[in-house]
Amino acid sequence: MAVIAMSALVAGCSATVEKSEGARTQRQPVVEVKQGRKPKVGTETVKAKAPKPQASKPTPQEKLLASVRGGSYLDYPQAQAFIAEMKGEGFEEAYLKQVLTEAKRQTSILKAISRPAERRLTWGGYRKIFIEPKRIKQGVKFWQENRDVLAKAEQEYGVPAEIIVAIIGVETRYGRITGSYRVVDALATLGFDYPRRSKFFLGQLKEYLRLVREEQLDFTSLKGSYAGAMGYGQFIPSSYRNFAIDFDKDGKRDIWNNKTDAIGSVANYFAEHKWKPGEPVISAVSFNKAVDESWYSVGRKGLIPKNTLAEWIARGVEPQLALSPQDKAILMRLEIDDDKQYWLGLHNFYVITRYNHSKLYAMAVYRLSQQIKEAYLSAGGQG
Ligand SMILES: [Ca+2]
Repeated sequence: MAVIAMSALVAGCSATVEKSEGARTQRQPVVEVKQGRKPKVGTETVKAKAPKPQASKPTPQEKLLASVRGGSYLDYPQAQAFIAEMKGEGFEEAYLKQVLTEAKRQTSILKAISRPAERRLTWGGYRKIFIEPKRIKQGVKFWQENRDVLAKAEQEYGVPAEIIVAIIGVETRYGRITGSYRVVDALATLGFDYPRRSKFFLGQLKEYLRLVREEQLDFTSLKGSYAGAMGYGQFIPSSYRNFAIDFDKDGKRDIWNNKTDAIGSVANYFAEHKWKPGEPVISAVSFNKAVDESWYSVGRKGLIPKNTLAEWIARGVEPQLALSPQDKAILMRLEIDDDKQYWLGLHNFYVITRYNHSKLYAMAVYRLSQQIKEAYLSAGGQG
């Protein structure tokens, strides 16, 4: 996915893997960037100071790299439990040993994932990466070339074509950047050599072996992001197993090479995460009372809509859209340069964050989807 390009652009991308727990999510080399929470002093924005490197203290990256045991993953203490569990599912011991011997440590992944967030993008910085003329143009072309499949996916799953197109655009620029790490290397490296997320990534390595067995593939053959996300939509193995579909009914579900399956699988992912057809995603807001700082959505837990519109309205928040008083929403403040935007994020906004647990990600996908749709329609496409 945009992962590799992204990691160069976004210093804090490791946060994604740290924090995401979602279905396909973990891949997340797609940039998860924390929102800037900069203290304001007068009109001056005070930049958070990065901790000064101290000669005596190793950085988190140095610590992590120093903790690497080295040698074959087969010799790691966790290997025996791994083999025992998978043998219980009918995998041959010789095959499992081959996997753990063949899996190669990728130090570049460990470096990337432990890089301290030195820089955090605001919405203003983030949107420039994803919402730009080239990606919009590529999105329109992808829509035109896959018009019938997107229409069928929208009809069957209730997920708008422009959302599917935007997701595949943000993830991989329509299949152009799907990741260059062998999935077995990425998942073993993070599973065995990255203690903080070991359980999660060893779990994904197990899912990966189940996946290649089910799909009758060679475990060395698949490539993906540094977190093991694969194909047009960047599904991690558990998401692949749970949500990928054979949309062209040729007997294989293939989101690596088959655009039809990829489109259907993204639609299915959203449907399974309860996308509500025809409902709005966000609403701009104004305020008729002072806003309490604690009302703004913060972090992963803050993505879950808990307050109803009736409650927001009682607090003085006035949505631009006419919404049902029972609808639930989160309140967001996004920074663009010195300006700020205020939004309510509704249920379908939350559903987009199930793909990647980030407000900025969901906002980028949604705004990109609207711009692609506008360009597609003005180019004569049928919505
Ligand atoms: Ca297929």
